[in-house]
Amino acid sequence: MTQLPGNLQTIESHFLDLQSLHPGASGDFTGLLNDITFAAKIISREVTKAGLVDILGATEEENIQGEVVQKLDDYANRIFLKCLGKRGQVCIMGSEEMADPIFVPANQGSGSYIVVFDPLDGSSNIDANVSVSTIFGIWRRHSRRQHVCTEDLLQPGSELVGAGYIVYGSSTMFVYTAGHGVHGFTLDPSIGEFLLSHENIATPFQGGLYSCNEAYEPFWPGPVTEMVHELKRGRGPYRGRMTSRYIGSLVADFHRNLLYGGVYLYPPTSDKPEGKLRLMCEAAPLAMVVENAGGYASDGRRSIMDIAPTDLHQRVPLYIGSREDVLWIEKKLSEPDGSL
Ligand code: P6P
Repeated sequence: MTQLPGNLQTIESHFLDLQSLHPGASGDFTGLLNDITFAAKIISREVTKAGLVDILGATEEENIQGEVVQKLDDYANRIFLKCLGKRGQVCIMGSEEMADPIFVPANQGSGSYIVVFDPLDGSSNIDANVSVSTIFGIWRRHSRRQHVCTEDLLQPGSELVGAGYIVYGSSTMFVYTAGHGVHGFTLDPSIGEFLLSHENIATPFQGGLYSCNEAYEPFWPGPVTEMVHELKRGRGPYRGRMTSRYIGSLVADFHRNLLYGGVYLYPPTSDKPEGKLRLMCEAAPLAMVVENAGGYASDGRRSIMDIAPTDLHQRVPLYIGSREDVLWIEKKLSEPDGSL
């Protein structure tokens, strides 16, 4: 007798359950989440077979960040643009790979949603088969002006209505929140479905893992160096022995710490005083996820969710993960001699 699988809930079914919590919903948000899911399946297929076809390596172009665009980066970006723009739910798309956002003309749909995404984060690791990921954040349009503009786009994380990521690792996982818990789905490639595998993810309030690139220590502000030294000596909230884990792929590090407990740190440095990570397409969406799982995200002084962006590609320092650990970091960096 063939064993019935434990859980049979697909991600599409979960989206419909979510929609049922909002009587009178138009179905546009559900449709948008399904479009993101479809794009994720296509990207997963290409990432999984990247070693088998000539899609590895870099293109000749550079992106807005001045980074050489990996072929898969470019491919993932084009897939997202193609999948998200086709049914009129979206009025603005912003991508880490594109200098300017795409404003969907009013005659192509009166979309209510704004989607900002990093189509393939961690792509410098692609050729070494290290996990890479897609990160997305969804905001609602507030203005009713005929044509959308930058003012509609630049909203803080506190205004997010949905956020999540797809991590293309040993398996492909889709993790998202829409304010009703954080839920993880694992792709079964044999049936092409994301199945519910991690319902109501709750991150430990403190953890023994810390993730940062310690090669930059000579370039950190003094208070950051002192805080990391205290963390390593076990003087943070976690009472056990700390362990360093750093993959160099944001979501791979974030996802592990979300499940096991711990913090990811990307402090400012003398050459990157605003840090490296982008507020709208990386920090804010992950901040919504971690807060809905009981964690916290800070720029060292305040919640990431409270930062009002002034530019689509604005960078921020990022301390994210277990709530007590990140609050302790924020307190250490905000002490009088903690001026950065
Ligand atoms: P560094 C990848 O380029 C990325 O944006 C994140 O995925 C990752 O956590 C970070 O940068 C790694 O940066 O400076 O340690 O190589």
